[in-house]
Amino acid sequence: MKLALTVLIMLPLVFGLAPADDRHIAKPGIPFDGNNIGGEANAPYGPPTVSNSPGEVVGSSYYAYQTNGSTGNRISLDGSGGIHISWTKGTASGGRPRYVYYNFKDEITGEWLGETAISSENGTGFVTQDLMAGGEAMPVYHFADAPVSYSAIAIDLFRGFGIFEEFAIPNFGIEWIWPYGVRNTTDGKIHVICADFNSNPSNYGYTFSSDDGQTWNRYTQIFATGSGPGIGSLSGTIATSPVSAKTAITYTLDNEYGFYDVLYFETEDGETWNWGDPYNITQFGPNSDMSAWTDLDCLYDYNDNLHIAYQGQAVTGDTMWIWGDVMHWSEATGHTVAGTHPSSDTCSTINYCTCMSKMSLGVNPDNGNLYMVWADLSQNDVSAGGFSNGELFASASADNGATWFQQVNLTNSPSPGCAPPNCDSDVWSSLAEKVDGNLHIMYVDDDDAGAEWVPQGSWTNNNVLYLSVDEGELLPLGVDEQIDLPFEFDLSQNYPNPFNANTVINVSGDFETATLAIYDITGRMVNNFAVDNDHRTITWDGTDTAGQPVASGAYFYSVNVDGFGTASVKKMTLLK
Ligand SMILES: [Ca+2]
Ligand SMILES: [Ca+2]
Ligand SMILES: [Ca+2]
Ligand SMILES: [Ca+2]
Repeated sequence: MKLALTVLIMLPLVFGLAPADDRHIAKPGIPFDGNNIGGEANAPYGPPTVSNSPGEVVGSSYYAYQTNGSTGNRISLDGSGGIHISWTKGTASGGRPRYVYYNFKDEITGEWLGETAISSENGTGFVTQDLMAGGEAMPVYHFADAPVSYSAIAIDLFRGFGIFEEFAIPNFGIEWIWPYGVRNTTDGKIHVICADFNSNPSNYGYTFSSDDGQTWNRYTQIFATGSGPGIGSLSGTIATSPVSAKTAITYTLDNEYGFYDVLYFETEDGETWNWGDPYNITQFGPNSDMSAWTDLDCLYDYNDNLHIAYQGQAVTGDTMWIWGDVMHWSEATGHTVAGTHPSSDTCSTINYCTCMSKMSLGVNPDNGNLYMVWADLSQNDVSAGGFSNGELFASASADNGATWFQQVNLTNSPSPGCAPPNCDSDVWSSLAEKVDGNLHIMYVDDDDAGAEWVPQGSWTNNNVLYLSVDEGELLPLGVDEQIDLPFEFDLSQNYPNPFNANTVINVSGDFETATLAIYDITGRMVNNFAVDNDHRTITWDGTDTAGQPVASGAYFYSVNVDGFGTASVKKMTLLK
């Protein structure tokens, strides 16, 4: 099988170059184009003089690389509106010293605390975080140098102080690294998942604390990666519900066909896990046109429903490609496409990233809108060193993930042909779970594209950024002003969809008159129809108000109820 073969060929190369804690396995990167590994490690460069990457600079790091697989939560919005960010910070070129750092934005003054060390231990890194009951940051990270690796948690003294007390999570004989931690707000329990550093196949473990991180249960081994080193060990993510004790652990695992499935465990009560029996949501088989890979995110919305984001790498035959879709799954919607990277753009990947990686999910509790943010790599934006410069993308769903609006480039900072330190490679995106009218995002503007320690490119002192994005920028006209009607109302999904000649839309509800409007993806209205008691079923024939046929593609339709406002928006596709 081509996939397995390529993995085997690449293993010695990648392992030979990797520092101990950053042990790596091959990326899919098939076909291998010679650009995927390479780039000389040059002399380090200082801070850039010009950057077009948007946002507020919250810190810096020579160690741009924030994670091998799933990005995890490195930014949180607390109940008062404060922003907490943590990241892995290399304070010099060469990979060490390396620490975990923190910064906080006060919602009243708008001022940042200033970057501050979470741990004084040289060799810490790969941080994820959540918040304690009072909004105190709760970073979880690992120490990965001799004599023994372990995972640790730190808890801030007060909200936004940056004065942390650290607790090592006991190893019980296994060196657990790459921790992802969450705290449940209903029972206060802290849940942590980690990978086993030393065994192959790699085991994956779960532990929890019921006393704010002071004492920990013995790790439970929840899965082992299959034959060969474990992609699954890089993929594990965890989410806990904002409204119940429900908690889920998601991961990918290779299957008998050589591709990767998305699996999850879930506890309803925060205690009872059925470790032997994960849900497999993909079950990719020999005829599948898609495979998962290293990156996932999971999230509970405020109706207590689990959402999972995964990379849907394109598959033809037994070959997995580095492009494809970013996918969303929930039990109610099944699998939906949140964003796409076309097969015509092969990209020059950086370590473990495919053309679209580091997906994060967020939800707005007030309007229920769901968001996904990810990093995209393109062959049209490649550094002088031969690696694609990243751009952050996002898409939005106003119907719990059933349909997604047009993906939007959030950073718009191409730097093709850049030499260090003039690249604006925007990667390592993480989105705060809670969206409050704005998406709160942290990322790194890598001044020389590539994971420098592999080595890819050179060591540069890179900015860590905070980016706030108005959710209206991701929604077609009117969606951000969507209102809840004080009566029954329903806008149907058009049928058929996609459609060619005609499609039918039903509008029901206790209203007198309304307007159904159809918009193209730029937000331009192309047609509209009156909806009243005699006209509740609208047939659209794919023409504009002048009767001219419109182009193939995605369209949105919304209903504006007279006297109330825009009540619902849905998406449809016209194929000619
Ligand atoms: Ca997340
Ligand atoms: Ca960029
Ligand atoms: Ca830059
Ligand atoms: Ca770099």
